[in-house]
Amino acid sequence: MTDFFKNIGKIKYEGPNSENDYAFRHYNPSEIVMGKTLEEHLRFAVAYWHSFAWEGGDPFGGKTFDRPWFGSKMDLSKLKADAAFEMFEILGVPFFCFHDADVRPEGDSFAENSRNLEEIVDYIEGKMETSKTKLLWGTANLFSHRRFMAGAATNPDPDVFAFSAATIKTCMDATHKLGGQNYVLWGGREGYETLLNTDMGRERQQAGRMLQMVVDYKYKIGFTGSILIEPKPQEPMKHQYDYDVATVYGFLKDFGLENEVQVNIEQGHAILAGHSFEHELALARELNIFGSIDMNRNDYQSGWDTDQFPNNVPEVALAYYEVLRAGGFKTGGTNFDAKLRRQSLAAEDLILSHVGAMDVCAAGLKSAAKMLQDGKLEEEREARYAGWETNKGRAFMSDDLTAITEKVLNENINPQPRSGRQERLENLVNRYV
Ligand code: XUL
Ligand code: CO
Repeated sequence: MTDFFKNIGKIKYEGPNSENDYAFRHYNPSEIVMGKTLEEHLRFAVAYWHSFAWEGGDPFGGKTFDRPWFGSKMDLSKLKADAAFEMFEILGVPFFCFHDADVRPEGDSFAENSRNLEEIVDYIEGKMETSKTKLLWGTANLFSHRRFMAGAATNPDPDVFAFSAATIKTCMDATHKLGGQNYVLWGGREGYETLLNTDMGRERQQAGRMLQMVVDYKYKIGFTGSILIEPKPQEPMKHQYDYDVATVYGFLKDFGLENEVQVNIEQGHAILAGHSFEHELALARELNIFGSIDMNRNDYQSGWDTDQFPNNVPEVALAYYEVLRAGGFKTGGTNFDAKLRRQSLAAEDLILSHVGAMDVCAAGLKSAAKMLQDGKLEEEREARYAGWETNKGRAFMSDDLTAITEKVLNENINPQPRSGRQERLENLVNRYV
């Protein structure tokens, strides 16, 4: 036991009228909604990096947090794991996510990194034997160390490609060993700063080859989880190759991997790409590549990735509406890829940020379920496209231009515009949130 979270007990559901800061108002894990418990629907995960590895720095100043586990020694990494599992227990979260660099001390070589990772993974495996918290996903940090400054898979130096491939292998092994349900690839520095020094075609081939190797290795080791790419349009690079869901889909199609890889969609990344979160979720569903979500918002004025905990129920409800329309999560879940503000120094801030976020998501999911079950929105959508369900409408999809032209002439087809009823639908949504 560490004494970091001392005096903070397990968070329980007390209902919407509770005045207790340390209680859930909306997240009752065992409440049944559309045939599943809220715990099964939401599949919450804590992000190890923001909660336990991030030091509170920004471009103008360094560390603000003072955690007893900061430092690059193995015993400190173990202390960090102890604190992390204490927080998982306090929150009752079913999952966590990690990068290799979050959990192990940084070594001077690939061999040392691998040894460190193996040692801490054994330690975490031991903790998981008595914990209810499972691994949602693992991933490799191929963006923080300076060797990755010009990319990992897409680096101009083949040695960096090799170092990255070897690192991914160790992280896939670690994820597999810990029973992870997904393996995530966020292309941290897979992109470019300037086209003047970039061979985009070559870098794209390198990225495709790396992804193929990841998929091959998944089968080789018998990993039954999903491989997920996390799209992001920019930051840290000026341009990132995995810009958004549509771009990732084009890339997957190009390399024949569209049935092997899905997407982990982050709200803040969707906004950076000029989309809404629900747009990205709906598109992934339609393309059959929906996997998982990172539920963290950006500041709407700053224009960069501020990774804040969700706190807006209507926004979250529209996202979960699309998740429910996709049939809900399978291997995926709701990962809070969110960090505290750098003045939120106290242990209680780490707990209360998650309590609030879990409550907002639970309230959003319940509103979304109600919208879907009441069926009014879907009735409107169906009515809008009803013409396509008639024999006349269906035939247009197989006619050619000549046949259609004849019909337009012979049947005197003269379409009359109808209202899209947007305001009515927006009013309807506001009744649920
Ligand atoms: C960065 C980001 C990452 C990924 C995992 O913007 O979202 O934390 O989720 O590498
Ligand atoms: Co993320």
